[in-house]
Amino acid sequence: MADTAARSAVDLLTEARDLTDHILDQWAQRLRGEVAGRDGEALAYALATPGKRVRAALLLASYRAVGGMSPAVAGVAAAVETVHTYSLVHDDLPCMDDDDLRRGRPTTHRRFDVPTATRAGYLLVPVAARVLAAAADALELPPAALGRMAVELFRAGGIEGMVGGQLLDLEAEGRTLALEDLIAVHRGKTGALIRAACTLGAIAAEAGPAEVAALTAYGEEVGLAFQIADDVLDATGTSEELGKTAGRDAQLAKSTYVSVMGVEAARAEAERLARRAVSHLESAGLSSGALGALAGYIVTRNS
Ligand code: GRG
Repeated sequence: MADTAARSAVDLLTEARDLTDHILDQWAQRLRGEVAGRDGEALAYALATPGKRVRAALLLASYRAVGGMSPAVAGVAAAVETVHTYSLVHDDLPCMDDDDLRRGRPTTHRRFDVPTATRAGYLLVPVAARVLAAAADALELPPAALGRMAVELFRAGGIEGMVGGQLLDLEAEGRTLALEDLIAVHRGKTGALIRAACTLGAIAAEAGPAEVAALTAYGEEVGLAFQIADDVLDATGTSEELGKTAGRDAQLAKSTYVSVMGVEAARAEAERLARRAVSHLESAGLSSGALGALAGYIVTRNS
C-alpha cells in the first residue's frame, strides 16, 4: 500500500472513531441511567470500548463516495458498531469462543459474569435499533430509508448473516472444512455486517440502485478479505498487538484460511479480494480514493 493511501486510511479511521465513539459514549451514559445496577454498567462497559471502528469508517466512506455530506451519518455507523459490539460480547462467552481478552481489556463476562454479559449482549440489539432510528431522524431521512437500513442491518446480523455464520463456525470446530464451506462461514459471521455497513452508507446518502449495488459488492469482497486478514493475524500476531488472545483459532482447532492454504497464500487471497472490491467501484464510476485506502488497510493491518 502506498504511503498516502496508508495515511488516508488511518485519517479516516481516526475520524470515524472520534465521531462514533462520541455517540456511543452518549448512549452508554443514557443506558447507565435507564438500566439499573450491574446490567447498566455492563452495557456501558461493552458499548464504550476502544474498537478500531473499521465498519464505521467503511460506512462513512461509502456515504461520501455517493455524495453524502452530513456528519449525522456517524449515528448510522454507531448503530452498526453496536451490533458488532453485541456480537463480540457473545462471541467471547464460554459457550462460544471462551475468551478473556477483548480490545485490550477483560471480556464483558470476565469483568462482570456470564449471565450479566449474556443479557448485555441481547440488550444491545434493541439499542442498535434505537441508535439507527435516532440517526435517521438526525439525517432527516424518509421512513422508507430507515426501513431499508433496518432490514439490511438486522438481516446481516441474523441467520442469513452473522448468526448463521457463527453457527457454522461453532459446528465446524475440530473439523477440516472445504474452502467453499469456509468461505460461507467467513461471509456470514464477519462479511455480512461489513457489507451492510457499506450498503447502509449508500442508503443513508439516498444513492440510486446502481450505486447501492456497487457499494454492496465492494462490501462483500472487503468483508471476506477482512476475515482472511483476521485469520492471518490470529496466527502471526501477538495478544498485545491484537488486544485479544492470539492463536485462539489453532487452540480451538478451527478451520481458517491459514490452516487451509497457509499464511502467504491467505495474504495473497485477501489482497486479490481487496483489488476486486475496488474494481466494483470503478465499474460503477465511483471514486475509489478513501474506500481503496480502506481496502488496502484491511488486508495489511497489524491489529
Ligand atoms: C447465537 C450462534 C449465535 C451467534 C450470535 C456471537 C455472534 C452472534 C456472532 C459472532 C460474530 C463474530 C464475532 C465474528 C468475528 C468478526 C471479527 C473478525 C471481529 C473482530 O473485528 P474487529 O477486528 O474488532 O473489527 P474491533 O475490536 O476492532 O471492533
